[in-house]
Order: sequence, then C-alpha cells, then structure tokens
Amino acid sequence: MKIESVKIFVSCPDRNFVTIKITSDEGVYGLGDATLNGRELAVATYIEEYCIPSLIGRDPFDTEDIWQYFYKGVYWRRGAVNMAAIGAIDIALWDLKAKALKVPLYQLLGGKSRQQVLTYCHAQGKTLPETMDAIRQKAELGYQAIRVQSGVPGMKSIYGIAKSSKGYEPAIKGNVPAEECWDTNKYLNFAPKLFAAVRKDFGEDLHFLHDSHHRLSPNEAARLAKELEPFHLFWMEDAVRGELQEAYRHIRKNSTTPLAIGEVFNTIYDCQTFITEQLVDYLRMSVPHTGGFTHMKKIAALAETYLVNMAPHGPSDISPIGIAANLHFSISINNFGIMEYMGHSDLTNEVFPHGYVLKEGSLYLDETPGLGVEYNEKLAEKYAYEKAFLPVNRKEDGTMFDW
Ligand code: CS2
Ligand code: MG
Repeated sequence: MKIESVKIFVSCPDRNFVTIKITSDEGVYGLGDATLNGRELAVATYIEEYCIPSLIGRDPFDTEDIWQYFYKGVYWRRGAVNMAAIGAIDIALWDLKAKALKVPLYQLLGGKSRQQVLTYCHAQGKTLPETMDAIRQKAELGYQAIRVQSGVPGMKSIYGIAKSSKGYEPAIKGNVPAEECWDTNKYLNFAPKLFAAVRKDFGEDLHFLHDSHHRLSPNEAARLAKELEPFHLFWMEDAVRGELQEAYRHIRKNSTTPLAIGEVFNTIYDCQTFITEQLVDYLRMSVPHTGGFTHMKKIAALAETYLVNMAPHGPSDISPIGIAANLHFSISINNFGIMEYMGHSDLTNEVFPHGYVLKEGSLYLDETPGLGVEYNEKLAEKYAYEKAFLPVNRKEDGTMFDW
C-alpha cells in the first residue's frame, strides 16, 4: 500500500480546527488533528510545505519510520508546531492502518484496559455563587470529576471564565491578542476559600480539580498546595510553568496535594525529570500535540515505570479527531488517570461526526474501525478560518506575565 494523497483542511465551525486527510492507493484514508490554538496556520503551512511531498509514495503502515523521518529530519527538533504536525500525521496513519485492518484503533495499542474512560468537565463562574451553581449543574448531570475555576474578587479578568453562554473558549477572534491582567496575591488569598466552600457544599465524594495555569512561583505554589490539602483535590494543575522541571521539587517537598502538568509539552524531554523524580502525579499531554500515538506510547511506558499516570488534555480547542485519539490512547494504557473532556458545539460535532458517547461522566467508544470520526468536507467549507489568538497576560503593574 502507498500514500497517494495528503490534504489539509482549515475550517472554523464555531472555532478554528486544522485536519489532515491521508489517502492510500487502495482508497483507505486516515484523519489527523493538526489544531494548535492560536497558531493554526503555522501547523497547516508546516505540513503542506515541509511534510506532504515526503509522505507521497510511502507505505502508510510504516508509522515508526515515518515518525523518525519527520522528527530527526527537521534538524530543528521538538517544539509545539513541529510536534503538532508530526502528531497529526501520526494519528492519520494509525487511523488509516486500523481501518485497513478493520479494527477499532485501540486494538493496535494493546486493546482495552477498561470499558470506559473517566473524564472531567469544567465548571466556572464570575463569582463564587455563580461557580457553585455551575458545579451543581454538572454534578446533577452525573459527572464524578469537575474542574473548578472562579472569578477572583478585585480582579478584572481571570483565566477559565466563559465570556458567553457557549461555554469557555479561550481564543478570541481578532488581529492581535487580547490583554488580560493578573494579581497573584488576590488569587492566593481567594483559592483556599473557594475550595473550602466547594467541599462544604458538595461533600467529599466528588473529585475536584483546579488549574493555576502556569502563574505561580515554586514557593507560592507550595503555599497554595499546602493550604488546599484539607480539600483533597484530584489535582492542582500547571502550578508553576514547566520549563524548569526541578522547580517542582519545592512543591513536592511541602505538600501532598496531587500535581498535574503537561498540556503545553510536546516531547518526552519536556517531562523526563517530572517522571523520573516523580515530581507530578499526572501528565497532561494530548496525543495530537505530542507527536501522536507513536510518541505518546513511549511517554506512557516511561511514566508507568515511575508510577505517574496519564491524563490527556481535552479542551474544545482539540478537535473531535484529537479527542478520539486521546480516547483510544486512554482506554488502552494501564497507567491512565483521567481525561479532560469539555465537549464541542453542535456545529463542530456536525462537521466531525463521531461514535464516542458520554454517559455519567465517562466516555465510551463504539466498535467502528479506526478512530471512529469522520470529517464533513462539504459542510466544513462553509466555515472559513477566522484568525483568533489566546490572550496575553500582564500583572496589574503592567509586567508581561504568563497566560
Ligand atoms: C486549559 C485549557 O483545559 C485546560 O486545562 O489549560 O483551557 C487551555 O487554556 C486551552 O486549551 C488553551 O488553548
Ligand atoms: Mg490546563
């Protein structure tokens, strides 16, 4: 079998997505998710200009060699755009292979280690009462794990709060990024009060997660993790930005609150120390952003050796193809923790019809060969790309900070 054609589709059914379609000379095709929120055209151009010519004529079953070709062949290795491009190609090749072999993709990854995949959803509000209402709504829908983000008194803007009834969408359409502002002190003083109220109202059974979104120093993170200990969070995510892996030693030494990191990572090298020093409990990389199944299987194997669990990133800015890839990966590995699943709009789901279903907070796969997701090219054509950026963030004194 040979790769005969490779196409890239950029569309915006409620938000931007980039999709790759690899078709073989036997007419079997595979789909991959090349969406990188706020940098979509970078990945689309990268694949079109630097990958497609080298893919034509190759055997689509040679997933390892093709991965190594694009990883080593670029010379300028790693990085979000490189690895999102390689991830999209890899997912499409595994989808194609599974379809050709007429099995659901998880069968190529070791089969099922469980029948369902536990997920967590988002609950957020501008104020504490609004946040509590949002949690109640999600708990009544049967979710067992809920991420809680809230507006902070005295802060004009804050991460994770929806700007419309359509739910939380971080990318804002425009020609330059919107600017948000941040005050660590106000956040640190409020967060423990938030979770004291959450546990008081909702008791101990539900899992609650929280995302500090890369904004604390190691000592600030150690302080907050310690103060959150009585509320038994499922995890505190992205406490400190991840470039300096050893920064987490200080948090680990000072608290037992479980830690998660990794949604912005794209290779094993970004998390090697986190794993080998057991500095975190969960790794958050998604299959599309981390070089696809071929690389994620290797990360999961190293993490399993060090008792670290995988917890793929699953926001609405990963397409249903990427979510399905996370699902097949999560249902097959032994060291699975939980998967984020924000869901998508009806229009997005129309463009990406899929077989996975959510029941009482867990996702279930059907037995369709491959990923089990399609891409409606005709319908997608009606929704052209619209430039959108993730915000940038400044401290209240104007200093550029982490978003
Ligand atoms: C967040 C994301 O889901 C999460 O854990 O960190 O909402 C993240 O901000 C967006 O995916 C960025 O596009
Ligand atoms: Mg996050």
